[in-house]
Amino acid sequence: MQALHDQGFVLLRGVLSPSLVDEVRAAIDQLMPIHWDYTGLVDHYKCVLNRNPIWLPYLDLPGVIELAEAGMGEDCHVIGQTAWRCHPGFIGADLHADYLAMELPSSLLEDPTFELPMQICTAQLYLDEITEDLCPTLVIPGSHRAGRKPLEGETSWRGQQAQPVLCQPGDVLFLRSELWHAGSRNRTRDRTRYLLQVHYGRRMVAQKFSPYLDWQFNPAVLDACTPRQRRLLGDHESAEYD
Ligand SMILES: O=C(O)CCC(=O)C(=O)O
Repeated sequence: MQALHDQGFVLLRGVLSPSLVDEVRAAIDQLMPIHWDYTGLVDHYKCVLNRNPIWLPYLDLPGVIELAEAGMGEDCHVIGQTAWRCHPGFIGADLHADYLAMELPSSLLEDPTFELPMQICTAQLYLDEITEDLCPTLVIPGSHRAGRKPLEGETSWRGQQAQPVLCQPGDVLFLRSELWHAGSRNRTRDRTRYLLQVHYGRRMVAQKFSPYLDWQFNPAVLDACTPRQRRLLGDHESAEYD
C-alpha cells in the first residue's frame, strides 16, 4: 500500500506458480474473438471472466485481492478482465494514464500529508519472462501525483523517463489508474507476450462489461463463484442508488 501511495505501482513477485502460468497461457490460446475483441499484432480479449469459470480464480488471487480491497474498499469490484497476446512487431502504446477522477492542484498533490485515494487499479499478470525486448510495461514512478494525464508526445515527467518493469512469469504489477504508463514494443523475432489483466474499481465505478446492453452473465460462471467472486462480479449489498 505504501508503494501504491508513493510510487503509484507495486510489483508482486511469484503470485502464480509455473503450472498456473502454463494453464493461463493455454487458456488464452483457446480464446476466440467476440463482441469488441480484436486480433492482429495484438490479440485483445475483453471480459474473459464471463466466458468460462476457469478465469474466476484470477479475480481474487491471494496477495492481490487484499491489496485491491485495502485500496478501494471491502466492497470494491472487478470492472474488467482482459487477456492479451502481443506478437512480434507489436508497436506498443503511448504513455497514458488510464483514468483520472479529477484534476487536482499541484499544491495539494505535493503536500506529503495528502493521500490521493485510489479509484481504479489494474493487476497485470505476466505469463512470460519480460525482458527489454518483450513489451515491458513502462512506468514513471510517482507520476500518479502529476494531477493530469500526459500530453500527446510527452515521454517524461519532472525529468524522469518511463522505466521498464522487467519481471518473471507469475509476477503481478499492480498499478493505479493515474500512473503514467505504457505497453511497449515487441522487438523479439519470435516471442509473444501473454498477459492477463484484472481491473478493479471502487463500487461506484461502473463495470466495463461490453457489449453493455447485450451483456448477460454466463450462468455457468455464476454457479461456480465463491461469495467473494460473486461480489467482485457485482452482487453487492444494497446501497445508495439501488
Ligand atoms: O501492455 C501493457 O503492459 C500495459 C497495458 C496498458 O497500458 C493498459 O491496459 O492501459
